[in-house]
Amino acid sequence: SRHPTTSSLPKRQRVGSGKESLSFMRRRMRRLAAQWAAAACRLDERLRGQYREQKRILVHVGFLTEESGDVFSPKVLKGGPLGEMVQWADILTTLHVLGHNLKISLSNHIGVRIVAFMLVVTPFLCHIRVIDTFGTEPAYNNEEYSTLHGYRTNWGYWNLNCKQYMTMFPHTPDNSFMGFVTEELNQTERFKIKRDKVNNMAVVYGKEASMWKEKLLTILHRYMDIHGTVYYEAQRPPEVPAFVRNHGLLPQQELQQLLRKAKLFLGFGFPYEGPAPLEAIANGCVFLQPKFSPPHSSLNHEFFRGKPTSREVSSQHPYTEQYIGKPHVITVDFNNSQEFETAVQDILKEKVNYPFLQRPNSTALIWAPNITAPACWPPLSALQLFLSPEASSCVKTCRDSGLICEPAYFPFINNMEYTCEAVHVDRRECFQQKEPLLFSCAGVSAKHQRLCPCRDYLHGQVALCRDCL
Ligand code: U2F
Repeated sequence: SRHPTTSSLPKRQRVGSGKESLSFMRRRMRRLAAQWAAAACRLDERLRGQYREQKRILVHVGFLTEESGDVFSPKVLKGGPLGEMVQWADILTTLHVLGHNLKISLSNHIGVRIVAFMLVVTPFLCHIRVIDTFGTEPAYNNEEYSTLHGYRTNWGYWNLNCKQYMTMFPHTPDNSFMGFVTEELNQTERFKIKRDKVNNMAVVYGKEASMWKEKLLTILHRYMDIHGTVYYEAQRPPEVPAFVRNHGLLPQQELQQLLRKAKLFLGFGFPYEGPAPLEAIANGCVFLQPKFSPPHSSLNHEFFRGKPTSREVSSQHPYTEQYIGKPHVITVDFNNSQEFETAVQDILKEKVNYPFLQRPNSTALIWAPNITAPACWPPLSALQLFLSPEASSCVKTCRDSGLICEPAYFPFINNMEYTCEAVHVDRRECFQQKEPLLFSCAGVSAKHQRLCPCRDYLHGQVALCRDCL
C-alpha cells in the first residue's frame, strides 16, 4: 500500500502484534483453498507447454509508513475495513498458486527501507508494484506536475508508470486492475441458493451503526426482515433499531451464509467501493445503494480528500452501478423516500439470478511484458481514435462509445501525424504531451478536447481486446 511521504521520524515497531489481520487473511486462504486448487488445475491445462518464468517476488504486506505498524489489526475484529485484507490475501495466494518464489515481509522497518532504496535506484523502479485500492491518477503521480498544479498529496508523487499501481476495481485504465476473488458457484450451489432464498430478508451493509439511516430502515421494515452485522461490545450494544436482527461482526463464512438466504443487500453510502456488494451479488442478492448527486470526490468529500485521484464517485459503489447495473444493482436517490420505497417493491418482485463480473487476467498482469517499456501490446490494430467533448475525460469518451481508453497507445498518437493529444477549445490550437508520465485516461480539462486512444474489449475481460488473444 502507499505511504504518506510526510511520515515522521522512523520508529521501530513490531508489525502484527495483534495478528488479527494475519488470521483474517489465513482464514480466507484456507476457506478458499479447494477453489484455488481447482482454478490452478484449469489454468495448468490451458497454459500447458507455455514457458513462464518463475519470478522472485518480495511482498511487503502493510502500509509503507514507518510509524503505522500493523494498522490493520486493531480494527479487524471491531468493524474496521477488511477490504484491504481481502486484497492482500488474494494477491499472496495468486502469486503462490502461479508458482512464483515469494518472500513476505511484515516488517515495516525493512519494507519501507527496501522500497525507499528501489525508488531512488532507477533500474529497480520498474520492478515495484503498489497495491493502491482507490488508484492514483497521472497528475498526482508526477512530482513536477503535482507540485506546480496543486496535485501533491501525502500519498507520494513517485514518478512511477501509473500501471504500477494496482487497484481494487477498474477505476481508470491508467492503473492496473488487480481486483480480488469472489467465489464462483456451481450449478448445484446456485440451485440450492435459489431454493432457499427468503424473499423478504434484507442484510444491511455496514459494520458500524453510524453508517445506518434509520428513516429508510423504517420504510424497509414494512416489507422485509432486516439483518445486520454491526460490531458491538457486550456492555454497549450498537444503536440499531430494535426491529433489526444484529448478528455482530461475522466471520466471512457466516456472512456468506447470511447473504445466500437474503434477497436484498442494502448500502447507505459508506463504506465506499468495498468487496461485500460483489459477494452479495454473487450470492444472488440485489444490491440497493444511494446515488451521489453531486458525486463525491477528493474535492468535496472528507474520505477522499488527499487521495491521489480526482475521480467522481457517483454512488456508493460505481463499479457495480456501471458494470453490473439492473436487475442486480439498483442505484437511487435515498433523499427521495418514494423512490427508495418503489425500489424495494421492485426488488421483492425480482427473481434471483447471477451476473457476469469483470475478471482481471492474472497471468497477463504478472507475466506482462515490462510495463514501463514502450508499449507493443495490445496491438495497434485495435486503436480507435475519438475527439472528446470539452471537459470530458478519455475514460468517459471511450466508455460512451462502448470502448475502453488504452493508455499504451498514447505515445503513438501523440505526434503530428495524428496531430496532438488535446485541442484547445477556443483557439483551436493543438497540444502535444511532452512528459510521457502525464499521458492520462482520467485527466479532464475544461479548456481542452482530448484526443482519446480507445479500443474494444472482451466482455468481462477489459484487459483484452477482441483480436489480441
Ligand atoms: C471497504 O472496506 P470494508 O472492509 O469496509 O469493505 P466491506 O465490503 O464491508 O467488507 C470487506 C470484507 O469483510 C467481510 C466481507 C468482505 O469480504 O466478506 N466481512 C466479514 O467478514 N464479516 C462481516 O460481518 C462483514 C464483512 C474497502 F474495501 C476499503 O478499501 C475502504 O478503505 C473502505 C472504506 O471505504 O471500504
